[in-house]
Amino acid sequence: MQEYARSVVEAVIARDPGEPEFHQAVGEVFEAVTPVLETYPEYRESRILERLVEPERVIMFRVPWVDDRGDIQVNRGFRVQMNSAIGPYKGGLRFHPSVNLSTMKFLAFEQTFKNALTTLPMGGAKGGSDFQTRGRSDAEVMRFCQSFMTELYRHIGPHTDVPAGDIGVGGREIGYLFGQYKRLKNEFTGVLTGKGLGWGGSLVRPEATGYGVAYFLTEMLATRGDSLSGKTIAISGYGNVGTYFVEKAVELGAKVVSLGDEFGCVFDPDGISGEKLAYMADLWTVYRKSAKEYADKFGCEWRPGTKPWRSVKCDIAVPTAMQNEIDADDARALVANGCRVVCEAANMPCTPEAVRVFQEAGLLYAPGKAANAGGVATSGLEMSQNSMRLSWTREEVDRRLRQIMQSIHRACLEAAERFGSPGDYAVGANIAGFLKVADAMMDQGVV
Ligand code: 2IT
Repeated sequence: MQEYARSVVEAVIARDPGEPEFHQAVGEVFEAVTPVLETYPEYRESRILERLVEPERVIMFRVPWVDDRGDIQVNRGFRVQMNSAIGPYKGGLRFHPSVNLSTMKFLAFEQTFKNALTTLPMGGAKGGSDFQTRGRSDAEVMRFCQSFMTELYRHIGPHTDVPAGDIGVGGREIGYLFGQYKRLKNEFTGVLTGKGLGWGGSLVRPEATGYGVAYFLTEMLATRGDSLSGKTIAISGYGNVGTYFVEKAVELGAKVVSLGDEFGCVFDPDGISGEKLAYMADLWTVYRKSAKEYADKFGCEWRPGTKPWRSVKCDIAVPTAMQNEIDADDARALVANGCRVVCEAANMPCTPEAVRVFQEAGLLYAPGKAANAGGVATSGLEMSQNSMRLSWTREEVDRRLRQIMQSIHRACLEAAERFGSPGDYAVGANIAGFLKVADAMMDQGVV
């Protein structure tokens, strides 16, 4: 890493020692932009790196609520408003026990560069809570969401900050959050994305992250004269991203042979499709059950306490769950089992050591901030439709999503080529995102 970048990373670690995920995300981006910093000393003179790692605003708050037994529960709420150089803050809300300041800051940092890649005017943010939706009734989730929004509403708005869903926050939670915002503000505005179709949501937003990954993967394979047709794919999570990725990958001729959760993984050698895919889509959103139910229902093998990466033979790995779900040993197992392509559908699912294993083995590897940007891009399209007070057709939104994924793919390859790492999507994504944000910051002065 270049000396200036290294000194900023060291300062971040010294100042906030308890934030390993944030250090990891900052280290990866700053390593990648090293050639830019060497070519253009003005970024150093303007202290761009020091400013990028300091969130514009961090909001942390108490979220008290009453559970179904009448007991009082207290969770912690967050919104990290990282960077608004190119547009209002934008990024999801995550409800999961692993949520803390470090995970929020890493996700908001990644979101800043991802959003820049989408070609749409959106700054970077992330928020959420250490609340666990698993095992909670609808009424408990509603009371939690109402309490969460009762603090958050004063910090967001359609021109200020527009949250959306992420892990643990889907259509149900967005509904409760939107209802409470509207009640408190007495305003019906596009303050959240991922809304229901009858009240301001966009067609294709639920499918967008997963479809976008499949479109990005199609572009990656095309650079090798190849396609998704006939490929065997391993995925991990079975949430929104995993489900719609499978739907599009199957449509494009691939076979997806695994899914999983924190309890283990399912191996389905015949591939998930048809009735099985429909069940997978409902597994969490309707039944709120573990992936094991899929194995039980369809007579597939359930491998408790393991991740698919260790034992499933595949051409392509698409991590769809959580940060750092693929470590160096998982990566070596994937390579040994014949995997040739890794496309991140989750945010930062591969550790830096895992990425090194893939790159040394000559795999095609794409980082989440490029490959999974279709979700937030379609959120951007939802914002546009809300502002115009009209709705585009499914074909129109899907066409724009596909174009955006193609343009992100092109931008990654162009930036990688321009700065001496042809074919390196990680370097390309980070540089292309960085240049857009950094140049906007330079234009706007010391703010
Ligand atoms: O990680 C992500 O890009 C998201 N959770 C979607 C964010 C958004 O604002 O749609």
